[in-house]
Amino acid sequence: MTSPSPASDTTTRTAFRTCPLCEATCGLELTITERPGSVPVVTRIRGDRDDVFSKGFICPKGSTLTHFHDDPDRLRWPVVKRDGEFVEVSWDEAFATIEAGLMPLLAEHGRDAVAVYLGNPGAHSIAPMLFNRNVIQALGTRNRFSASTVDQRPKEITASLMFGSVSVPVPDLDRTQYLMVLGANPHASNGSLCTAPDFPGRLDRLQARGGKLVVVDPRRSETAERADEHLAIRPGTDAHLLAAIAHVMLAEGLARPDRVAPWCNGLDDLPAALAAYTPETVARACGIEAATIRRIAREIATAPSAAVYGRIGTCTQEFGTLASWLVDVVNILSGNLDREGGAMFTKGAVGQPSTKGKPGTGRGFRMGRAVSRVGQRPEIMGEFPVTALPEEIETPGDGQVRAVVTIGGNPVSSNANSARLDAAFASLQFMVSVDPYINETTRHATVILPPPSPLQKSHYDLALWNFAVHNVANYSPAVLPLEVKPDGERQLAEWEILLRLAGVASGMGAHADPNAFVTGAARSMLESAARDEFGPVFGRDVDEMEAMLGDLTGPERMLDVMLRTGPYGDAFGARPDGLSLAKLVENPHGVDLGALEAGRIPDLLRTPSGRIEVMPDAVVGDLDRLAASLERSWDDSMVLVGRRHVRSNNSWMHNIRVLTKGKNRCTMQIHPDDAARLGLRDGAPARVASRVGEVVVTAEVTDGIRPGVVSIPHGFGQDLPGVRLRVASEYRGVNTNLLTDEYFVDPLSGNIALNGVPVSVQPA
Ligand SMILES: Nc1nc2c(c(=O)[nH]1)N[C@H]1C(S)=C(S)[C@@H](COP(=O)(O)OP(=O)(O)OC[C@H]3O[C@@H](n4cnc5c(=O)[nH]c(N)nc54)[C@H](O)[C@@H]3O)O[C@H]1N2
Ligand SMILES: Nc1nc2c(c(=O)[nH]1)N[C@H]1C(S)=C(S)[C@@H](COP(=O)(O)OP(=O)(O)OC[C@H]3O[C@@H](n4cnc5c(=O)[nH]c(N)nc54)[C@H](O)[C@@H]3O)O[C@H]1N2
Ligand code: SF4
Ligand SMILES: [Mo]
Repeated sequence: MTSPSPASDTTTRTAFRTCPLCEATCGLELTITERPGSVPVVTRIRGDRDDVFSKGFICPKGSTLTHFHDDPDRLRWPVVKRDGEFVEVSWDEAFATIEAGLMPLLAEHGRDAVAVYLGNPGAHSIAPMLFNRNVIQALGTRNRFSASTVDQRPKEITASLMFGSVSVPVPDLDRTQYLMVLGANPHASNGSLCTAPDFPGRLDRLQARGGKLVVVDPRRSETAERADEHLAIRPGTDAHLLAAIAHVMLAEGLARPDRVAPWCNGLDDLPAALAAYTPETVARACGIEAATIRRIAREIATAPSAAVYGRIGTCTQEFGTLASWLVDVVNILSGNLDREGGAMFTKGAVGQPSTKGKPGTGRGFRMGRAVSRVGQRPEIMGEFPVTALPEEIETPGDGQVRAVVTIGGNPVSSNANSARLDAAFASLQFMVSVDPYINETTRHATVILPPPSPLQKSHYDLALWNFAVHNVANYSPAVLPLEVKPDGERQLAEWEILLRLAGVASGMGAHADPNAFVTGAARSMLESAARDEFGPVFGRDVDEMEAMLGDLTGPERMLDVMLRTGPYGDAFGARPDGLSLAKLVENPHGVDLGALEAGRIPDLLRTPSGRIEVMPDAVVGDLDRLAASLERSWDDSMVLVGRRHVRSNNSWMHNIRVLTKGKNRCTMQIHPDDAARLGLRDGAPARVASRVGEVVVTAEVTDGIRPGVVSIPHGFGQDLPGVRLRVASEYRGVNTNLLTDEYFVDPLSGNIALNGVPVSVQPA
């Protein structure tokens, strides 16, 4: 829509776009002002009241996309490091530099000499979701890493083992009458592995309809503050607590897996496996009274509907895989898996593995098909844990990592033992980063290839709408055009950057045509869809379908195929009312595909047995470690946990002054009893030390944290030499990952335990 505005030749128009910053996927309404001869500017961002999912909700970050867009520190053009300084170059020169620097290195030392690290924003952006794999394949390295092993890998593993594909059940927030949240603070994070715009409002409505909210967190977080009950658990003991809850349900005859029972393997073995975990046995470890645990178990089992939901605090800890598994064990036992108001499965429009191939069976999930060179760490989902990255760079020998490609990641900030990783990156011979900023990590790069800002990108949440509490689809075209320099050089779209990088890495050279990749990839997707005898386009003529894609290029071409062959798709004309890209373009506020459906089991399962594997061998094998931990002293010696704030986003939004202004948010929270014992005052500096390092941070004395626990948020500490983040570098923050320990992990998943890290604290 375009309308003339009072100022003579200025026009304004409105555009709609999904916010790409966190997992909540809020709809934004953007006002764009245009004047002939000038670049259009976004003059206002507010919540899109007509968005089918977010209905107008946004958080303080959503309206700052213009600040990010206008940030003078944000790179628009590629830079190459010469004599220690970054200089702006043309795209051709940037890719030629990569070709000249990286390819000889790989020719001499083999493909494993380059490692690739994929970061979090890739999960929020269509081009990396689709084309990171081209870069990885072209590099041909087995040294693949991502932020997943400082995040959700345990949950991905348990979902894959139990259900056969990464089908993570999400709490049916809008209908449940009882919600137990462990290790998540949606009031700050707006939710994760549970896409729910206005998660806080949904919790309010749960309480308003008479439902109960229980929060399990060592801190009285903003979410815990508003809960009906808060259990201030000792960090790292969620598996103990959940095992005891399951135990009570089994021992007291409250378990009623009901409808899904016929589709479960191993249910009968659960009572014996969990026999040791009585509430009385785990109470000391968890720091929660046995009677409370017993009561909660009964409440969950007898509530009209109930869902247990665990997130970062249950994954990034010592028993992450067990805790992630037990969340779903409890959901099964309470009869709430795959049931309205319980823990349900999203049906994404782009065709998840659980909606492809023969319903109710599949090849299942394998891990450990390879091990890393130095630490012998098993591959999982095609990656090694980030724990293995520093040692692979440092350790000489055949297969040593000498070059790194990062795509939308800041591992030097986000991964454990940052100092070691920082030194490892500094020692690299070559490094490429696809990233808009010169930060802790990318300052080590040889070449930085900046993607355009979110306002210049089209968007579809390929990942997050597979974990949403409501089935939706929404496509947003780019709001602003790519910039063009006076000499005619144009910014590259992120997909063009990734595919040209893939072109270089595959030996096709710096000038390979990105579109050739896209056409080939879309065609092979059509071919496999036509081969799926259970899919909507089985046996169809691939040429005919390809012709229907017209001249779509880039991510749009791929997205159209995915939508049209997906569970709601138009099947290339066979279901005329179905989804296609064109249909989403006609619906800028999104398409509502309905509430989550109950009864997806057994069709959704992709296990070889066609059943839910309730007792996956690998996970059950880890129970010995849990049992052994019961013998620990579990005293109140200090451990470190993290936290998030709504005005911050991992490591990369601290350069936006409107978000960072105000009081210091990078403080160490500590209980008054601990503070008194240690001689710490509120606002005074504290020295925190762990096995790997130490930091000095401002103490915040608060009874909102459990004694024996301190909390420092991650993503701060941008004041390193060479970083070009002028606002962030001045912030009074420290990097908490100078304390977290790369060898303190959940061994089964390789996921780093960022929470529950032993530390000592004293006045500085
Ligand atoms: N504003 C904002 N939003 C974000 C992000 C951000 O940085 N800022 N990051 C995004 C990302 S990448 C993710 S993965 C999500 C994460 O989203 P959430 O999982 O909601 O993460 P947090 O808000 O950090 O809340 C985790 C809580 O776990 C608690 N905790 C720590 N250790 C334990 C433990 O051992 N057991 C239990 N039960 N609790 C524990 C912490 O005190 C904290 O309150 O948020 C996303 N959204
Ligand atoms: N102690 C502690 N550490 C943690 C956590 C914790 O709770 N506690 N949480 C962990 C979690 S859950 C996560 S997900 C990780 C995140 O770990 P990472 O993904 O490694 O780090 P981010 O801070 O998200 O940095 C994202 C990078 O992407 C760049 N970027 C931003 N937008 C784009 C884009 O559109 N395209 C491209 N190509 N690049 C872009 C940014 O400039 C930045 O360099 O951190 C983890 N680290
Ligand atoms: S909660 Fe905030 S950051 Fe997350 S999607 Fe919504 S507006 Fe964006
Ligand atoms: Mo994350």
